[in-house]
Amino acid sequence: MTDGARSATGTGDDPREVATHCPYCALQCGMTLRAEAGRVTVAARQFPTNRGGLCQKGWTAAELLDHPERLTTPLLRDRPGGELRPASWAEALDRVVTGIRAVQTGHGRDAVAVFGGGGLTNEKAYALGRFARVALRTRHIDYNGRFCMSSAAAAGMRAFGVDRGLPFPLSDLGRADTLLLVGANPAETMPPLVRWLTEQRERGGNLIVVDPRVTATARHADLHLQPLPGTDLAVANALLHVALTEGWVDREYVAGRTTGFDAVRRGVAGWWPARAEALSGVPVADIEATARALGTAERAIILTARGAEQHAKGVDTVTGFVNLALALGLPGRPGSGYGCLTGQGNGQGGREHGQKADQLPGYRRIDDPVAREHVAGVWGVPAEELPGPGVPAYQLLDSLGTAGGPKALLVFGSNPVVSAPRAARVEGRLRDLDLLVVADFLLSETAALADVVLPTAQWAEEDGTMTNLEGRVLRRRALREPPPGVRTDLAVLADLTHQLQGGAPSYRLVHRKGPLLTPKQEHGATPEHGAGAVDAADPRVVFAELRRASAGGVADYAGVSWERIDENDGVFWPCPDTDGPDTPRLFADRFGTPDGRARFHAVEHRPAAEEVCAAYPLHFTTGRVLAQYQSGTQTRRVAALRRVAPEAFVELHPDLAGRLGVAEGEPVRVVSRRGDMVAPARLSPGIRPDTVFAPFHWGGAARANSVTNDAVDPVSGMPEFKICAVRVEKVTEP
Ligand SMILES: Nc1nc2c(c(=O)[nH]1)N[C@H]1C(S)=C(S)[C@@H](COP(=O)(O)OP(=O)(O)OC[C@H]3O[C@@H](n4cnc5c(=O)[nH]c(N)nc54)[C@H](O)[C@@H]3O)O[C@H]1N2
Ligand SMILES: Nc1nc2c(c(=O)[nH]1)N[C@H]1C(S)=C(S)[C@@H](COP(=O)(O)OP(=O)(O)OC[C@H]3O[C@@H](n4cnc5c(=O)[nH]c(N)nc54)[C@H](O)[C@@H]3O)O[C@H]1N2
Ligand code: SF4
Ligand SMILES: [Mo]
Repeated sequence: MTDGARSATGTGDDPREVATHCPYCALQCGMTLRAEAGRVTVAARQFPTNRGGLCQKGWTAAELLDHPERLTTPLLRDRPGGELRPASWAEALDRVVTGIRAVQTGHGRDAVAVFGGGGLTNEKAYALGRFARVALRTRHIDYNGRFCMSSAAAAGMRAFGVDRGLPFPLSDLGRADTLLLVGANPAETMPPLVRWLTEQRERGGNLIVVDPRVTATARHADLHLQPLPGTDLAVANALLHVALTEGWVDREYVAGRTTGFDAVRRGVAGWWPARAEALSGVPVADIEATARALGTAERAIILTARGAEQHAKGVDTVTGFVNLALALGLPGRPGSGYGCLTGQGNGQGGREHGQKADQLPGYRRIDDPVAREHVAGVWGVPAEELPGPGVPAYQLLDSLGTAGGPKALLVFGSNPVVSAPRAARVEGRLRDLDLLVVADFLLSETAALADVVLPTAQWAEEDGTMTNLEGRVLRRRALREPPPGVRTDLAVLADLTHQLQGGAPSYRLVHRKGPLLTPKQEHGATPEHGAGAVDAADPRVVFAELRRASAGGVADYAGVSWERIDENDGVFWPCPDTDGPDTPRLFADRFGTPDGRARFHAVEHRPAAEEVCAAYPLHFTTGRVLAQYQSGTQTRRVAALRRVAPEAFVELHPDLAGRLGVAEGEPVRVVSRRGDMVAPARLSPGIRPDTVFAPFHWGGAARANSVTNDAVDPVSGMPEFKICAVRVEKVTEP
């Protein structure tokens, strides 16, 4: 399939149409881009995940390609507090290289840090990790996926030995008899996915949603559990308690395919539904009905997303639901299982190829001597030269510019000034750096603080691969060249590597002319190069190396080629052999642990890091709205999306609003121990009266992350975005 792909990137003719995927979320909806009459248009494309659907963000994604605020020249700040001014690439890169050298000479290699993103292609994520370890030789690299996937990833690794968000294709959702969604609002965060929920319900399936708010998703549900934020683990343990007492536990599966159940059984013995009700507010009858729907279903699926995961106990909460799934014998059984809904476009691939502080490509551990030896061999460096593990994202950001912390930071694909917890503090840390370098195509709030801003290509201007929420590796295809003055992230990394290695590069930059891929490159496997030069800026070359680096790892891409992706609607990892099969469904016979058995872990509910008190009596939780994406750098600049979601808001119950004397649309201030935000009140009977909600897509006075808590999960490093204690005040001054 992938209709249009050949005509677009294969001929070397002026490309007019290309089959690619949306730049935003992990659903990676199929779309066709056309260049006509000087503008780029988007058409929905049939792909197995979106089946021809797109959300508003996808439909309008091309508007940013020729946006008046697009960056097309590097920007430099000559002195702290001065203005950013346009500069040449030579001057900008020289400033970066000189700055890195000065910092590393004065403070050591680890004084330079790198921050990546889950929106980067596999090729870029891989190249960024290699750049940090080989060119900078720093241990400090981490990425925004720490704010997103890390708790589910850690729980999946410890239970299954593999972390692939969905271990089965999305289409399995449509056939589940019972589907439990915990802290997920796909009707706003992945709208085309709702088609699978509709199909599931039309087949007579049962949809149960766990969310403190009546969301667009909860309105589709047969049963909606509305817990207090941060109490999902109590509910999970009570569900397993009921399954045990009712005899719904699959004893044969537990005995044959798992270890560690006894401790979990003892642990949940005390979790009577009434005890969970007292903590969460979810009625006993609803807990029992949920347990019954799961325990008696032929095919049942449990999914978690950020509502359950973004807590200082996120790993244990996910583990609670994994325990439940294992006890019911779901993982690996056809049409059943546990999964997590990955968020960012390449949230899955982004966590497999080495931008995480403790990882090397192929989901290898950086402290594993065998893994180090293998990857160092691919990179052509001695294994002992590879740095060790760094620290998780928030710890890294919070150490910037402090004594002993990094003095320089390079950011590729994140906007932490808006998206990091306790953002005012993070903003201060960024200001304390000797050198902040940001690669972006728009002037994000973080780029606005930088000493050097590097204008990079957008999704329609680069080739590469993305791995969607199903673990399906897809092709991103370029429609056109980047505009004059703009370079790809890969070209920037190759250039910096070249200059940092001062004449002895292991990777050489070949400046490319003409079409992005020659016909031979598109149809054959080997790219053309000048005498022995390796074009480190060519995504195809990078992908070939990624395949070798990942070979034998958990996330093995060795058998994935761009041609194979084109021919098959994507390729599911692991795929170790070019001639062998890929893996749409994991765990049919064994898990990824050494003995092939899944592991139970006994987990106990504990309170949120910050509890309510007289001064801060309300629970604050955060999340997303359909028409804005993440820190909003991109979607706040799209006119059609701005019309739908022009500004932040604070969602609160009418009873609470009444007590505060606040009417719909009036500004309110949400205050925590760390800071405050101001936004208009949105009254909704669908939210618990003890809880307020705000989306996090805006900066400035409406920044939700001025309020959030920076407590993190001890295992994953995931910040507690989904609960802290606040008070809400009516804003009286104008
Ligand atoms: N429109 C849009 N779509 C997106 C994104 C975006 O920014 N905008 N981002 C993408 C990314 S990176 C991600 S990670 C995904 C996130 O996708 P989701 O996880 O679906 O999104 P969120 O809105 O963060 O959180 C989901 C729900 O969790 C609920 N919640 C809050 N606290 C709790 C709690 O303690 N327990 C439970 N059970 N629920 C709770 C919130 O009310 C919210 O409705 O979306 C992706 N898709
Ligand atoms: N309060 C609260 N905070 C949250 C969350 C929450 O639910 N509540 N969710 C968290 C989650 S799940 C996530 S994923 C994070 C996301 O938050 P961020 O990490 O800030 O993610 P984005 O807003 O997508 O930032 C991407 C930036 O990189 C740029 N960019 C996009 N693609 C590329 C590329 O290919 N190359 C380069 N060089 N730049 C690119 C964009 O223009 C944008 O400025 O936010 C987290 N923060
Ligand atoms: S659901 Fe996600 S991938 Fe699909 S169009 Fe919307 S933002 Fe893009
Ligand atoms: Mo995310």
